[in-house]
Amino acid sequence: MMVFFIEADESNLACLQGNTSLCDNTSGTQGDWITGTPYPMFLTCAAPSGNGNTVNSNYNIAYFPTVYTVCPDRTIYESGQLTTAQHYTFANSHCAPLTTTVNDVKAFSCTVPNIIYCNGSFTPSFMLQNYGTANLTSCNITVKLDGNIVQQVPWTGNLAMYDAATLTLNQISGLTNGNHTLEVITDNPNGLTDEGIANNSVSKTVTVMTVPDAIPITEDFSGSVFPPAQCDIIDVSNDGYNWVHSSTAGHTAGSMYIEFYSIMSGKKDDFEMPLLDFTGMSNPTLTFWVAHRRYSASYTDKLEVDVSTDCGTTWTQKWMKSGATLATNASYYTSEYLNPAAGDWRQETVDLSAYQNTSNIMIRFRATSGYGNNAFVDDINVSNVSSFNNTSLSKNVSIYPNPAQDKLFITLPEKATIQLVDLMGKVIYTTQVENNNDIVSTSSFANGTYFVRVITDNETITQKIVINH
Ligand SMILES: [Ca+2]
Ligand SMILES: [Ca+2]
Ligand SMILES: [Ca+2]
Repeated sequence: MMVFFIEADESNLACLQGNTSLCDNTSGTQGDWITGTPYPMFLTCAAPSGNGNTVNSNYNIAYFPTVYTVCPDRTIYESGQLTTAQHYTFANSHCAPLTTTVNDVKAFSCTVPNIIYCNGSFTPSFMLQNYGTANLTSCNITVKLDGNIVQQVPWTGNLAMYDAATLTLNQISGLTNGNHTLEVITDNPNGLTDEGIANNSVSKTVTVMTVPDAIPITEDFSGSVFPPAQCDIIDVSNDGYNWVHSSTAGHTAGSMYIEFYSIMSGKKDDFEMPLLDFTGMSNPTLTFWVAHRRYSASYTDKLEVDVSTDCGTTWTQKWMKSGATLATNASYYTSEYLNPAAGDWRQETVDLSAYQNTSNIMIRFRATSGYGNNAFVDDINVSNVSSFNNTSLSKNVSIYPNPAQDKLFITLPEKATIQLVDLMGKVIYTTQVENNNDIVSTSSFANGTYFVRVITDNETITQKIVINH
């Protein structure tokens, strides 16, 4: 058994040295771990005193000391704060016995995007491992898509026992819309029969979205699956943290949130919406609800909404708030913000009319941590919100008063269908108007913002109104 220490403080070595006056978390130092220790030590604070500040992020360390067990075959477990005897038992029960096979190649892992947008092409990366005692100098790699062989690639190299190699496979293209199964299979180590065939295959489900969704779409995070279907979350800074689901907290039950409370400053995480089609839409608009409280004035978290028209290659920022502007409750909150109060929620509107009549639109929410406190997002809606335009119908329609209390008066030049639509795009009231005017009772609708949609044989117009009893 080998023991080694990793300083994950990322600022200086004082915590590892037990220096309470310099340790940035004076209550968090576990004493002097350096003096007299015979164990190797990896100092991960920034150069020159350390060799880079990545371990804390890479290993998603949330408490100190975090203890890991690294098995000989490279499998890693977070084993927790156990005694020496408990660690011995843990290692024996979790780590596989040393391999005894001689010629044995293992399919270790395969990495693909969760969702492949637009063109149905992707390039998987694959890690193979020598699981035999003899050096591995060659093997075969077979790639199957939905059970059909699409690639057969010979590999050569030189790996000692348990060493691994990562390789980029050839691009796979032409995938149709929907789910596919990718399987990568290894065999024929050193030109011989593989003595351990149980480890020869790894498979992944690949979701391809080449057909964009029509709008309106809504996401209220009420489902148990996260990210929701056709959505993706991307750990941009690769720190182990990402957008997470709350099944209870929300503007409506269920939301997503980003743990700025725990995420190191500067780390970014994306939530990507489904591929969307704005064809025929003159005024596409994104609305969503946000809740955020700051830890203090010293920590500035940021949320932005970006749009891509080239399938995620380039992005344009369309909305951004940070710090006090992002906060939806002005008072600070010095424990982790996990359950926003009803009054903490604020609706935001993002004008996407620059993308009218355009297909293959991607929208992402990008969170950039300032190590402050959590931010929640809920009830995302993308719909075509035609405001009053200069048509003959719009010139001759009156919808009043605005705000409305208990009644809404509508006069128009011809017969029409009138709909009352909530901000989620849901039609909550419909009536046919045969004469030239109508009175809609609004007393049963909750206070808030709505759209009145007037539909005639030739035109549809929409006007935003507020109901305030
Ligand atoms: Ca094998
Ligand atoms: Ca992250
Ligand atoms: Ca919700």
